[in-house]
Amino acid sequence: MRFKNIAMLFLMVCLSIGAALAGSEHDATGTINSVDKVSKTLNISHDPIKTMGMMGMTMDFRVADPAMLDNVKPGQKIKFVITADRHGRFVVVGIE
Ligand SMILES: [Cu+2]
Repeated sequence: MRFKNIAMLFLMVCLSIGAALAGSEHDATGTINSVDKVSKTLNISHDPIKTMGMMGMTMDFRVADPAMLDNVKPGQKIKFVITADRHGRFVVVGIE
């Protein structure tokens, strides 16, 4: 019984962390390396994102809306906004 309560508490803490992450948006800058319309991702070499504690790196980002991929091309420098979905995965929600 006691173990069950602890497990439930742990689950609730995890859920609240995920919710906190999912709610926050972060401004970032970087250069697009490639655009993948099939997997709906952008490969971006991004500058450090201090608000997320993320150093500069090259990585894939999913985009919230596939239409966002129509106006970008490799080599383009962008300002973009990322958030995390409810699974804690990063998603680009805006591109300038
Ligand atoms: Cu990164």
